[in-house]
Amino acid sequence: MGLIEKRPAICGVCPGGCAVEVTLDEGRLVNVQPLQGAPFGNLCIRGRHGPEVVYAKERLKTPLIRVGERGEGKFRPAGLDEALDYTVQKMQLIKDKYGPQALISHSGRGAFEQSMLDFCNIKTDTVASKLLLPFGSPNIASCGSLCFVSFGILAPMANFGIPGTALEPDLVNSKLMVIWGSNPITDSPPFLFKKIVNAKKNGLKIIAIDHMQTDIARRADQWVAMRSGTDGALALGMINVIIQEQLYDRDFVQNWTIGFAELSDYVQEFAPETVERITRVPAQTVVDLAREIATTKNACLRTYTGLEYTNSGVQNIRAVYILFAITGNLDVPGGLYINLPTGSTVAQEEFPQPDGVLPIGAREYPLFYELTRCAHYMELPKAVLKGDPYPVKGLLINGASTITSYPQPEIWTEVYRNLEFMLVIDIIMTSDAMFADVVLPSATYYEINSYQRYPGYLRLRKKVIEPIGESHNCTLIIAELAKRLGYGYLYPQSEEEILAKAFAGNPELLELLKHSPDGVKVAVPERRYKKYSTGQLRKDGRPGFPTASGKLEIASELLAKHGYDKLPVYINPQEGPLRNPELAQDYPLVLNTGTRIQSTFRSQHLNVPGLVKLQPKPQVLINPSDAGSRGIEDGNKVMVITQRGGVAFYARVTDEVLPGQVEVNMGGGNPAQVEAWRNANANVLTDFANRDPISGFPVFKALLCQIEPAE
Ligand SMILES: Nc1nc2c(c(=O)[nH]1)N[C@H]1C(S)=C(S)[C@@H](COP(=O)(O)OP(=O)(O)OC[C@H]3O[C@@H](n4cnc5c(=O)[nH]c(N)nc54)[C@H](O)[C@@H]3O)O[C@H]1N2
Ligand SMILES: Nc1nc2c(c(=O)[nH]1)N[C@H]1C(S)=C(S)[C@@H](COP(=O)(O)OP(=O)(O)OC[C@H]3O[C@@H](n4cnc5c(=O)[nH]c(N)nc54)[C@H](O)[C@@H]3O)O[C@H]1N2
Ligand code: SF4
Ligand SMILES: [Mo]
Repeated sequence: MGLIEKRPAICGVCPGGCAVEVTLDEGRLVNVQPLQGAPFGNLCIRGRHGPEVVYAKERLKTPLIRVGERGEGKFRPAGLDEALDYTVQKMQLIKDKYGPQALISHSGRGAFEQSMLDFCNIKTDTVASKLLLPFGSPNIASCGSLCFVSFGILAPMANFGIPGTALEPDLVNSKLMVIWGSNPITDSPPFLFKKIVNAKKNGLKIIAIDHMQTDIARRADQWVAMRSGTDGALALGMINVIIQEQLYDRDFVQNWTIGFAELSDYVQEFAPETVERITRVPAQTVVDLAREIATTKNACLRTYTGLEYTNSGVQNIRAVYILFAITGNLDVPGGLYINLPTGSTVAQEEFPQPDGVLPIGAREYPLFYELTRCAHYMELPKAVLKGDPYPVKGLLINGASTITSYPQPEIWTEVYRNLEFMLVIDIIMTSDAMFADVVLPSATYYEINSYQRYPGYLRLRKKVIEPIGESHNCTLIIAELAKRLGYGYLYPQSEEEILAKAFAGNPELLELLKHSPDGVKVAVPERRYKKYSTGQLRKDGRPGFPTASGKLEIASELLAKHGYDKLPVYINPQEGPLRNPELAQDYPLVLNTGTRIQSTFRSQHLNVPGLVKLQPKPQVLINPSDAGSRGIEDGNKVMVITQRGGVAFYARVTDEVLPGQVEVNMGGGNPAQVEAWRNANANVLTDFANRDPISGFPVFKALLCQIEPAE
């Protein structure tokens, strides 16, 4: 042991930003512990393995320029300046030849660091980078093309005119929490999980509605197991019971909603027995659950990705929100509290918006475009391979692993082979990067100076170790590109400038933070309930919701305007046993993919020995009855097969999934991963064409498959 130093820091493994204490041994990060006493001193399994993550031998260490064929993975090392100059030269060539719209960017879950969010991304709750806007291209895309936007933007905006991030469970005052298609222990950071555990000790009842028995379902008082993708039917069935039994909040419905009468007619299709047939939730449970949500004063809700990936995903999420609203659980103590953003502390530069040309996907997903101002990445293949609506020739990827996260990797490799230029910025080699012309190594969050905002709290992120190799603060890589493109003034150009700009409105706070390694509390507005009745939700100060009608739109004008159903109409999954019984003869198991596991962060960490050890192989969870009838035992290698293809997984035989349903891990398929995972890209099984027509999100969680023992 050399010179040991312990100090408070911010975890650098994921953007969660948990407060930690790091131990350095002669400047080398050797240990990470939760920071005792800090309000956000959580630490997940991944955080504990911080040293292994940052020092992984697979880290990209120098900029690379392609020398072999696309996809072959042959590169030569280059200097950062050379790689950036080359990138900008290629971008200009494409612009001259095809116009600026022929360039597209995509940022993913590796682009969520606070300064990246504040300075590089557009302000619509998505992480799309603004870099190409001044260049003249409207084609800025992000993982919002398949994550968050359904639950966080489309559904809540259509209902309430309010983003999903502003709807939070008022846990401390709540009697009942329904956790519907979410598992709070996998949140980054897991703040809510900590609060739930505490509230439960104080008597909070928890009901988990989930296709599988996850951590939260095991801790819950009740696990409502259901068929994947059918949540809309369950919500509408409960609304039916509530209306028939007159358990809804009359005053709220009369004064603050439109479309209730139409909804009352529509939900009659969802009698409890019908709902049982669709969802597999027993009719009596549907009735009991409805009564409980309607009569508990008050009940709150947490939902997320579990509901996003089916054919009526957006409408299903709307139905769930409406269920809570009409039962008097919206913006009341203990209910679903409306916590409108009070505005970021960072004044963003005005970025010029290109006019005259719409981004790809604006035509196919007009509501998505209206509310995000982004390109829809699911439409990229059409643009690259068919020139529809116009050719796209160049791609900039930052912090995303699209070949493992989007459906049908063979489509994406074909797309990337047909590009004229591709840049990837990442911390390790991904399948995407194998196709790139230029690969730039990003530093991890342990290697940069920045800051982190929490609800009611702020901390500075002080660099813990120097950047590995020639890796670089990712925000500054983007700033360098902007500089070479002639608009560097729109970005901070150093870490000092990042902090100065971030706290330009309050330099005293920055000084205070510099001397407060444990962070600083910031004032949070006092809780005010029923704000729709006091005019606090609308800009014009009038009572009501910030929708076109001023009401909670059960019948949504916004959806109608774009040709979608006004009501939260449920449709059975297109590839499901009820809609497609013939297909179900050959592929009898309902396939769900991607429920989060704690040891991985989607495609990440599958190269990190300490984390891989926790689950060395990619699994398919299968019920004992389905395993038994196929001669499959726990731990066996099996083939999971859909109409699109087959992938080898390892069976975990468990009654955590219902008979007839299986769950497959996502994230496998990248070259730096250990072999079993590298060969198991779950998205070989999913379907590029099968989507929610409103969000354009792929149906990741309601498909059909067969499982056979592998040779
Ligand atoms: N450790 C870890 N944490 C992560 C991530 C990670 O990869 N690893 N990813 C991050 C990302 S990108 C996101 S978007 C968030 C997601 O955050 P969450 O949405 O909380 O993700 P999950 O933990 O998968 O929880 C979703 C739950 O929905 C359930 N579910 C799946 N299909 C259905 C269905 O049809 N109906 C119902 N009712 N339930 C269903 C799943 O079984 C699961 O329990 O997590 C983030 N946190
Ligand atoms: N079948 C199926 N598919 C899914 C899902 C599912 O549940 N099922 N979930 C979907 C969801 S919710 C999401 S969000 C997407 C996730 O899709 P992605 O955004 O592709 O997520 P990751 O696989 O985590 O890829 C993030 C990349 O960022 C890199 N990275 C990490 N830190 C940094 C950094 O500081 N800078 C830079 N430049 N790079 C960094 C990582 O090495 C990694 O390669 O996948 C989706 N795909
Ligand atoms: S949630 Fe993210 S930031 Fe928090 S300890 Fe885990 S890896 Fe670190
Ligand atoms: Mo996500």
